[in-house]
Amino acid sequence: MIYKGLIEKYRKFLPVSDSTPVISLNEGNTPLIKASNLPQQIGFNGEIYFKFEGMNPTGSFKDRGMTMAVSKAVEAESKVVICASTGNTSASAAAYAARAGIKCVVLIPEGKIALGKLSQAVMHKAEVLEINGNFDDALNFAKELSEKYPITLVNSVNPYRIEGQKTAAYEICESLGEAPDYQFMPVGNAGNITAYWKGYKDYNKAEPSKYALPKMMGFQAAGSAPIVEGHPIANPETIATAIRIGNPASWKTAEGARDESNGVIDKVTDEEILEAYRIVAATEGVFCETASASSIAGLIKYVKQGYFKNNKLGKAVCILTGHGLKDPDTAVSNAVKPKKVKANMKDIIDAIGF
Ligand code: AN7
Repeated sequence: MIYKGLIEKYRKFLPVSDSTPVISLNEGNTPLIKASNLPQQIGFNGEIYFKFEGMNPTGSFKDRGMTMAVSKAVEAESKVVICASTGNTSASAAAYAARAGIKCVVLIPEGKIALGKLSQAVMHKAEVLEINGNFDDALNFAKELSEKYPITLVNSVNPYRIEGQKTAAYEICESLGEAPDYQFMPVGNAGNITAYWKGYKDYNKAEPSKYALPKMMGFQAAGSAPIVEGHPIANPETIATAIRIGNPASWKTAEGARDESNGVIDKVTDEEILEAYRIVAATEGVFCETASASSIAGLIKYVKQGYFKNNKLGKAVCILTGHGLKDPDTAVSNAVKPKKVKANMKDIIDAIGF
């Protein structure tokens, strides 16, 4: 059967009917890539897999939620969608709204958006408003606007977003033929950890003998770690701008996922994030964005801490939520610069080091 996106594939698990107009870019069905070098390199004697969500149509996992949220908005005859965003949500909302032929308004924190994400929002003709505040401020405005005007909010407080995003857990279960033992993932506004946990619980409920429940291991950036610190962060900071969020909307459900699964929500420093970001690109050929690398940084941290001495080794899935090409500036400024070489064979050979 030709793949037509996650709504068609998982229709029976989703709140859609035959009359729901399906707005899709064939999102989902992303690769689950087994790590070949990383386990040995970091001293993890189990199996590591990457769920490469950067392979979605707009380059991030947000497309899973957006196909649902925009389809349901169109079903409800909404003509405008709005979101606050650290970048990826706006890129995705803009693309799906363009496809649906409806208007999209995005509120983004000024100067803190990776250029690739901004380029997507403007190319898809969203109304982009840069506000001189952070993501949390922007989300408050977007919520208020959606309450006062006929505008549909498509942030992850929209329950259809969570429904769409939970399908990534289904795909992991199907690819492995079982649930993983651990899922490592970034946590920002905390919608995605909420969604994955829901997805794993769905499959566990349907076939408990086949699909166990993984431990949910969520990681915030150290400068933006409200759930870890136990209070909102007024001025969140991190190089991983996608998760520069101080007051997550899905805080409680993220804690629920952590506690029900016997998992953790912890933090990783920007240095740990950058290190993981470089390692996975250099040793596995997988280029993810910095926020995504916090999943791998978390795994490395837990290996170093000796967590797996007391917990069984097994299958660990790291969710790589967005593509590295979203933010080439961060890549180029954190990697070795290209050598400048004169255009003659001798200099080129010398530079290669033959
Ligand atoms: C690459 O785009 O919040 O914990 O406004 O872009 O579900 O918020 C993005 C979040 C992880 C965190 N990785 O997911 C937005 C936005 C990437 C992201 C997250 C985001 P949540």
